Formats: sequence, structure tokens, C-alpha cells
Amino acid sequence: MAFELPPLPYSHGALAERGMCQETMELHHDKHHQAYVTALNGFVEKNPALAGKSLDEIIQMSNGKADMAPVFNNAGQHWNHILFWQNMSPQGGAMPGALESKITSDFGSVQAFKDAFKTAAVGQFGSGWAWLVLGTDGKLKVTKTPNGSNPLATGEGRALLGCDVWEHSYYLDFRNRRPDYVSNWLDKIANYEFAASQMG
Ligand code: MN3
Repeated sequence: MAFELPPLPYSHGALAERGMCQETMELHHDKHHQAYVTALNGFVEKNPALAGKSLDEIIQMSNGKADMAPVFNNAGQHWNHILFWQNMSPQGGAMPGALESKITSDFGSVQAFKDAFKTAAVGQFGSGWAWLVLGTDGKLKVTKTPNGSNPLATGEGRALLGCDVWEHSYYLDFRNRRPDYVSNWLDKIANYEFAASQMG
């Protein structure tokens, strides 16, 4: 059973007024994410060891193996983008009380969380991701990963929010201004309702 590109949970233009235009979404979802899925399916077809494995299993099997780096990168990016589309909303930016309380408890304040997330996102040299993770110690933390890696691969905990800081995610809307993209994403686009639902 081949991996498939999931449909967006909103229209391509749904985030345009919030700082992510329709063309960004068309390229990012329909072209970039599709390319990761197509490449991953190609690797699975050629490698019997990958046949029938789940996406999580493929990420864990290929993690840290130099000869499987292309498999890991494409599987990781498929996993990351499945989460990313759910991590955004036309009603983004509003934080439910339970998550706000947890963030205030673990970071000191919502602003301190946003500052830490922005520092991670801006400080990721080159392509990668910034994450809000529920750690194995039960505390929220902010992490970053390069390229297609993610908290599943690093074992740092459960990813609640992931922000794509590859240039394809922001260049049409913010050009080279990654800090402005991340601030806008946290304030107007991030789906904190979804993040809260993942705390479990
Ligand atoms: Mn991307």
C-alpha cells in the first residue's frame, strides 16, 4: 500500500489573510510534499525490507544510517508535513486554556514560550524545523531539527507543533525574513487547539 499525500484540512487560500498565500500552499503541499511522498514510494518499491512498514517504522529503521539517508529524509519530511498541515488553521493563534496553563507552568509565560520557539526556528542553520514537544518527563520543551528529522527520530518526546523553516515555507510571503514568518506563524497561524489535543 503506497503512501499518499493527505488533503489539506482547509482550502489552499484559507491562510492567505493570515500570512500564508495560496501560491505558497499550492507549491508547498501539492509540489513539495507530493515529491517527498513520490520519492518515498519509489524507495519502498525498490527495497523489500521497507515493504509493508509503517511510516514511523521506516523513519526508525533508516534513522542514523548513512546508506538510508535519502529514505530517512523523505520519510521524515512526509511525517513532518502531515503534522504541519494540521498544525495550522484559519482560526490559528488562539490558545486554549489548558495549553496556556501548561505552557505558563513549563516556560514561565506564553511570551517566553514564543521567544524560545522563535530562537530555535531562527537559529536552525539552513533547512529544518522548530518543535513544541511534550517530553518524556511530562514537561513541554522547544527543540529544533535539521532537514527532515523530527522528534520521533530524536526520541525527545511527542511533537505537538512543528514549524517548517525550509525557505519554501516562507519565501513568497516573507522573502528572507524568517523571524517575521515565525512570529506571524505563532501569533496568527499555529493551531494550538490541535496541539492541545495531542497532549493526551
Ligand atoms: Mn516543507
